[in-house]
Amino acid sequence: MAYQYDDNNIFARILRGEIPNDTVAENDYALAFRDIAPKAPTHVLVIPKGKYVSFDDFAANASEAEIMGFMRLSAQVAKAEGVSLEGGNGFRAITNAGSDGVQEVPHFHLHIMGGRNMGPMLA
Ligand code: IU
Repeated sequence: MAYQYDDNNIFARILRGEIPNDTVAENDYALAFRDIAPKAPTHVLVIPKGKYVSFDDFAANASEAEIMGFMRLSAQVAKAEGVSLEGGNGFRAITNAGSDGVQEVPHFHLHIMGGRNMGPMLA
């Protein structure tokens, strides 16, 4: 069965410009913006512009250009935020998928969090 994408999820509405967001970077394939409820000094969400429900949907079905665009924008964000390993102290990049992953918004997104020691992964 195909992944069921909800066109009215909040990130779809952000991508359509219906809801404002605090954009930090963008390219043809992906958008990065600040999480509305940051859990770390740097907490940026990177989302593909295409309609993908989750990491597994994106990884299985996105084009190489979409995946490259997404990954490169993620790296660019980490660097611009000063958390990359090129001059920074590092970061955590995670994605939640589905109910067991406790995914709240059903549009694939990568959390990039840093600016402090992130502690044990499940803390
Ligand atoms: P999750 O991985 O789907 O559980 O994370 C959703 C994130 O989206 C969470 O960190 C929220 O704070 C964030 N978020 C947001 O940045 N803007 C919004 O309008 C909404 C959620 I709703």
